[in-house]
Amino acid sequence: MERTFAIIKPNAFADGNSGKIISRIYQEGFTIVGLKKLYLSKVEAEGFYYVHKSRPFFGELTEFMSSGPCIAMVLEADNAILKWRDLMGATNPAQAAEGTLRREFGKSLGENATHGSDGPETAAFEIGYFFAGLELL
Ligand code: 3AN
Repeated sequence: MERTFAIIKPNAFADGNSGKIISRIYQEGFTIVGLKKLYLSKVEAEGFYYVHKSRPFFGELTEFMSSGPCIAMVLEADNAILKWRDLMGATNPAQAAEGTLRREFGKSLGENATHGSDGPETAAFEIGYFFAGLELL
């Protein structure tokens, strides 16, 4: 079993799509080990995305991620990291395959509905950034 970190981003939350996304998560066989609603500050979003701090879209990304509530989750499954990235689809919703979450609920490269860790080290950092061990029993 593997764990990954996921976010239902502010656009999907504001559009009322959190329930549909969580429903898909169950359908695809993940266990939701942790879940919380958050309204990130700019500084908190910058800390989360620090690996992207030199990218040109860093300001836009952290503005958007702190623009409204989101839902942070820890998902567990065999091969959870890859499985969740497959369910999300490509970063750009316009290029995401039919049936993926970003295709269905994403609006643009930035407002792409969901986030998922891209590897085991990232998952460990991201889970620890948002959840204490006692919240993941
Ligand atoms: P992924 O989230 O699929 O791993 P990355 O690592 O390329 O994608 O991008 C990190 C985050 O930055 C994504 N959540 C995406 O929404 C955002 N992003 C990537 N490129 C752009 C861009 N050109 N403009 C705005 N946001 C972007």
